[in-house]
Parts: sequence; structure tokens; C-alpha cells
Amino acid sequence: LQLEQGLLRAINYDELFLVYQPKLDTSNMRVIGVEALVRWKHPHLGVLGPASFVPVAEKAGLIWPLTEWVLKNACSQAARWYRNEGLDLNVAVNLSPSVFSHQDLEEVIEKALNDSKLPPDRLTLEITEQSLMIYETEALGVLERLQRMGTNIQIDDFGTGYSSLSSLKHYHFQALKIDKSFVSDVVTSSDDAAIATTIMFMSKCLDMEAIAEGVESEAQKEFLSSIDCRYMQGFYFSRPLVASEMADFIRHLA
Ligand code: G
Ligand code: G
Ligand code: MN
Ligand code: NA
Repeated sequence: LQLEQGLLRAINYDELFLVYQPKLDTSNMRVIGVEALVRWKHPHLGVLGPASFVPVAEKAGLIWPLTEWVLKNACSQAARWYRNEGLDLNVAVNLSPSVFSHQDLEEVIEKALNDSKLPPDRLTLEITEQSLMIYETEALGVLERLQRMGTNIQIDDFGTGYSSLSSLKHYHFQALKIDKSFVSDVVTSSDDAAIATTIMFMSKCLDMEAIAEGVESEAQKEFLSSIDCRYMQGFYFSRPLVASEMADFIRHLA
């Protein structure tokens, strides 16, 4: 209960902040975008990760204001990077399944884009397979309209949810994100290697991109490259950074 009450205060009084993890094209070592990840600088408990408060937000009916806060701040930061530092970065926001039941999702996204003046194609929405299952018809309609608006849709944690192969057939997403649970043992587990290879093959057949997440080692990167996976994200390249660290990170990559 205390965490619940604190969370409302956190949203309204900016105790939340975002960190941004680069997604790379490993064929040329360019940053293709960044994923915004929310943190809570709690006055007594220190910095909390989303695993400890997103479920609280869901239960307390605060997922909606939290999502609005994240969208607004991620879009403004992307616009600010461009204006102040000449960094043209696509920013990705994670959407919980429950926000698809909210009627104003499109309006809120449009408002975040308008207020920040961020072009829609600089915003990516990361959704999970669960979103496609629970709200199948609803979500697909919303996603279609959001994509028509110009935003990119990527399927997060791909392969860990109830399979939504039928929605892949009906709907063209920009990318599948290969879940880090498959990447972590991809070098030593022939099962995980087979799963990663299959997801790569499937994404290619369906004309979608694939991004491997949770890449932590050179050996994982090499294996993924060998199955033609060029887009990667993970601690091997960079941990999530605060906004002011991004320009330096990109400069040192070049
Ligand atoms: O940030 P971390 O690296 O600890 O992320 C843990 C989980 O929290 C991931 O599944 C990630 O997708 C999720 N997450 C991070 N930021 C957000 C957010 O702003 N909204 C939602 N709904 N989930 C988030
Ligand atoms: O579910 P989602 O993909 O949005 O989760 C992102 C989460 O993964 C964040 O908590 C982020 O900090 C974490 N993460 C990012 N890169 C790595 C990595 O290389 N290894 C591990 N173990 N976690 C990572
Ligand atoms: Mn994600
Ligand atoms: Na993920």
C-alpha cells in the first residue's frame, strides 16, 4: 500500500526517470534506436527497477498515468537530443498489455508526439505477445492505426508468451525482439540456438526485422551474426544510459 501511494506521488513529482539502452546495427556499429526503461528514485528505498513497481502500478490502476509519463518524457528527450545535440534517435517505449483496453491510447500517443514535435517515425512501441492475445481484435485495430500514424511496432520478449503466430500472419510488425532468455545460452544450448535460428528464419520469411536482446558476450554476438542477426541490444554493447551519456557513447562507437 505504501508503494502504491508513493507511486502516485512519484509520477506527479518527478521521482521517476528514464534510462536508455542503445540498439545497434552490428554490421556497421551504428545505433539504430534506444529503448526507454523507467526507474523510480524512491526517497527511502533508493533506485527501484520496473519489476518492483510496474506490477504495483497495474494493480493500483496507475499503469495509465505511468505510461503517459513515460511516453511524454521519452518523446521530449528524443526531440531534445535532436535539437540540442544533433542526435537523431528513434526512441522505444514499453507498453503493458493493460493499456490496450484504454480508449485513449492513440490520443495519448498523438499528444506526446505533438507536444514534443517528435516525428511519429522516431517513436517505437514495444508490445508483448500477451497484448495480442488478450485484446486480439481491439489491439490489432489500435496497432494498425498507430502504424498508419507512422510509429513502429516491435514485439518484445518474442517467444516467451503464448504464441501469436496467427497475428503475425494478419499484421505486419516492424521487428521481433528475440527474448534474452534464448540469447543467454545461445552458444551452449542447442535448443536455444535452434529457437534463435528459427525466429531469424521466420522473421525473414515474414519480412520483419529481428533484434536480439540481452547480448552479453562476444561469443553470443558471433553466433548471432552467423545466423544473420545484425540488430542487437545488451550489456555487451551498453548498459542503459542516462540521457546525458548518450552523445559520448555514440561518439566513441564511431
Ligand atoms: O529496465 P529493466 O531493465 O529492469 O526492465 C525490466 C522490465 O520492465 C522489462 O520487461 C521492461 O520491458 C519493463 N519496463 C521497463 N520500462 C517500462 C515502462 O516504462 N513501462 C512498462 N510497462 N514496462 C517497462
Ligand atoms: O522486457 P524488456 O526487453 O523490455 O526488458 C529489458 C530489460 O533487460 C531491462 O531490465 C534491461 O536492463 C535488461 N537488459 C538489457 N540488456 C541486458 C543484458 O545484456 N543482460 C541482461 N541480463 N539483462 C539486460
Ligand atoms: Mn522491451
Ligand atoms: Na524483452
